[in-house]
Amino acid sequence: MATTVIKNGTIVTADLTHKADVLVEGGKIVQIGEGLKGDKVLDATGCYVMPGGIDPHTHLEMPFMGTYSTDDFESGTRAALAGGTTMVVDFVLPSPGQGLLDAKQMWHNKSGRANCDYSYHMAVTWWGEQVFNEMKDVIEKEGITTFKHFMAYKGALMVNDDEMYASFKRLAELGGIALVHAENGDVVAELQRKLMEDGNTGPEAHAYSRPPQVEGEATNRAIMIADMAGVPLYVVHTSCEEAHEAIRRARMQGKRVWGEPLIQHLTLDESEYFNKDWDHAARRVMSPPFRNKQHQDSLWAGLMSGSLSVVATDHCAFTTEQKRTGVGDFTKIPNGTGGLEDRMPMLWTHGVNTGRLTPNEFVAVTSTNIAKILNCYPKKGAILVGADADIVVWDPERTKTISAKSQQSAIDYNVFEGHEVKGLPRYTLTRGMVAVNDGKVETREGHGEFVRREAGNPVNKALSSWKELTSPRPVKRTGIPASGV
Ligand code: DUC
Ligand code: ZN
Ligand code: ZN
Ligand code: ZN
Repeated sequence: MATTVIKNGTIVTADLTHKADVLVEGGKIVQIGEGLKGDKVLDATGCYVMPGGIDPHTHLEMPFMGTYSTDDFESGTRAALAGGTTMVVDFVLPSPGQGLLDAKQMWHNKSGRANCDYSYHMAVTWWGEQVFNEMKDVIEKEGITTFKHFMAYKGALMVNDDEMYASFKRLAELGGIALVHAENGDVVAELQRKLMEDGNTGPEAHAYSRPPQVEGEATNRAIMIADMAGVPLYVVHTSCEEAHEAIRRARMQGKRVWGEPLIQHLTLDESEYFNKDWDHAARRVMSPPFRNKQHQDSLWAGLMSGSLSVVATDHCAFTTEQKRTGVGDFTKIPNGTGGLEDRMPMLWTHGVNTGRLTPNEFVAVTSTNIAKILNCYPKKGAILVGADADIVVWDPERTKTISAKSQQSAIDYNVFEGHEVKGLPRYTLTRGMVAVNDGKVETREGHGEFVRREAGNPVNKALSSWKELTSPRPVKRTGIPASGV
């Protein structure tokens, strides 16, 4: 079988930096060492050789708010590879009443076009006996072990606390992980109604309708419910100090809780919604919305200290035309922004080049931590013999100005337009196949494979607080009075 060798680079993993060559054969890393030879040579002089990025949060071709997100598994994974990301985890979204297995099949019909490997999370958008029963097969037969619950989008995707508690308990029993979109959907709906009634119809009202308090409240609530159910909890798109504080506290108490800031929240702020141009503001409408500088500082501090674990995109891209559905009513602007191609260069530029993160920490939050939490390490997220050859050869000197004109995404704008980045892939390899070649994108549609994952341990049950919760001791009473009539 033909071999590829990556020569003269510096390997950077989550915990090591060392100079060595990497030999790839049959889609796997087969040797790491000095002076290696291969049929094809990729020169990594001046570059870091890192595990390809994993984006744990994407919505490709997702039916949402009366339309479909525009990037599909082809353009979305092409954008991913262009930016050094070699695996995405997309959300299977059953419509209310639809079975989980049925919805998974629908996603499988779309994902065959993927250019890089992918996995799924399952969303629990309604609750009933069928969902309860199918969860076991989804985990054990389908290899999908992570289940998302929307605490917002009332009347559409939102689940109530009783449903969430039931689902969390089932996941604890099956060894799965609960995910939450944490915003108080009842309060958001009321704020939206009031804003519209008062004539606040523009995109800035979107931010007013989803203040940090609704996210902080829901994050706290989800953590407490997860604690009562004994399930590990992963909080998606953590955007503010209130939510971060709850996650930080839970982690300090030994609870297995993770927070996932997005590159958008780390680098863009709420002033975008006050831009005079309606399209500019609407293109940046996503939930949770962008926040102010204090919240951004909190998220960076979380990544630096380890209280926040990973960086994602929530890539859910809509065209300007799709966004315009919400002219005159901000609640109808499809929620979502892109970021797949820009997550790694933007995080490197604003994280590593500023001294906030070391290159090793960069690898941890963009790849290795994700693979470990989602239980696909070291197949993914590692430069180790036997691991998949999902590798990015990262040139820290390469620069570009981000622009929609040169992006892979199928939409007509980019929320990072005009940002200068320094640090870009020279090569990206997806299971050994060179998909970015000296900066040039050469992807192959359908190359991507589904990554199965196994269930882990429901570790929150180890805490004494959980034992107290679940072992009530009835008082043995004497002299119980006769019941009244
Ligand atoms: N938030 C978004 O902005 N888009 C997709 C779903 C979500 O929760
Ligand atoms: Zn969400
Ligand atoms: Zn999302
Ligand atoms: Zn910038």
